[in-house]
Amino acid sequence: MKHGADILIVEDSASDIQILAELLSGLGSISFAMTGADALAKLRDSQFDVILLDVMLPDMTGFDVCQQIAADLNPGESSVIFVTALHDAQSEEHGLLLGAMDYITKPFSPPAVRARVRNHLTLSRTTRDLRRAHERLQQLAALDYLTGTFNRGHFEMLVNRELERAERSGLTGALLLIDLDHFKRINDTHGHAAGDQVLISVADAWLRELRSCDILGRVGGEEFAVFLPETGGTEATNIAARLLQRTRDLPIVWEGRQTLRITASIGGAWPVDCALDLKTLMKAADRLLYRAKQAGRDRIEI
Ligand code: GH3
Ligand code: MG
Ligand code: MG
Ligand code: MG
Ligand code: MG
Repeated sequence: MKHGADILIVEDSASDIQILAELLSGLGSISFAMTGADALAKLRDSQFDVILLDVMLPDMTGFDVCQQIAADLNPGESSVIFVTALHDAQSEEHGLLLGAMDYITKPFSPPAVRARVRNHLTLSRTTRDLRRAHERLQQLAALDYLTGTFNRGHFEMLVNRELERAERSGLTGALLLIDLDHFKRINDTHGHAAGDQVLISVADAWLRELRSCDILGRVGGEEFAVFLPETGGTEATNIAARLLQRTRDLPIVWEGRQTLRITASIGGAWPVDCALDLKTLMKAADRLLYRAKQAGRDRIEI
C-alpha cells in the first residue's frame, strides 16, 4: 500500500515546474507532465492525490484535461487544483464547475500554495481511507463471520434480486437447503471449536464446487442454502449430488491428528409456474430436507 502522497504537476513551463516542485517537496512524491496527453497517460497508470493543472498547455487546455479526469475517476479520488495565469472570473468559475477543488492564479504566493496543497492532500487521504473503510464494512455486513459465506440477510437480498430477474427473463433457478447431519455429535464429542472448523471446511469445499454465479448463504447454525441461477432440475440435482459427495469425502483435520467426517442432507426446490418467492421456495425445500433426514440422511430429496 502507498503511504506518501502523490502529486502530479501538469505545466508546460520548465521554470514553473521547478518552482512548484521545490515548493512542494516534502509533501509527497512529485511527478510532472508537460502536455495534456502526457498528463492523461500518467493518470491512467498511477493514482495521484493532488493534480496541479495549468490551463494553457501546448496540445489541449487544462480544462479539457480536467473534464477527462472527472469522467474517468471516482469523485474525490484526486483533487485538481488549477494553477494558471488566467485570472478572469469566468475562467475561474469554469474551472471550478469542471470539478476542480481550487483555482490559484499566477503569480502566486508560494507559502499559500504550499498550505493549500497540504490541505487538499489531507482531505484526499481522508476520503480514500473512508472509502476503503466503507467498502470493508459493506463486505463485513454481507458475510457470515465464521464461514465467509453470505449471511442470511444478504443471501435473501441477493436471491430476491435473482428471482425478480428470473421472473422478467422467464429463466428460473433452483434452491438447495443443506443441513449437516448429526452435527451436534461433533460439538459434543470434540468441542465447539471442532464444530466451527467443520462449518468452515464444508463451506470452503462447497464454494470451490459451486460456480461464481451461485449464491451460498449460511441461513442457520449448521444450515446453509444455495441459489443456483438459471439452473434446471436435472442440473440442480447433479450439483446437489456433487456437494454431498464433496462433503462425504472431505477430510477435516482437527488438532493435527484426528480426521473428522461429516455428511449433509439436502432439500431441493425449483420454482414452478409463478411460485417465484423465496419464502415459498424455502418452505418447500425445508419440507424436503426433513424428508431427507427421515429417509436416513446423506441424501437429497427433490
Ligand atoms: P440433524 O442431522 O437432524 O440435523 O442433527 P444435528 O445434530 O445436525 O441437528 P441439531 O439441530 O440437533 O443440532 C445442531 C447443532 O448445531 C446444535 C448447535 O449447538 C450447533 N451449532 C449451531 N451453530 C453453531 C456454530 O456456529 N458452531 C458450532 N460449533 N455449533 C453450532
Ligand atoms: Mg502553460
Ligand atoms: Mg443438522
Ligand atoms: Mg439444522
Ligand atoms: Mg430446519
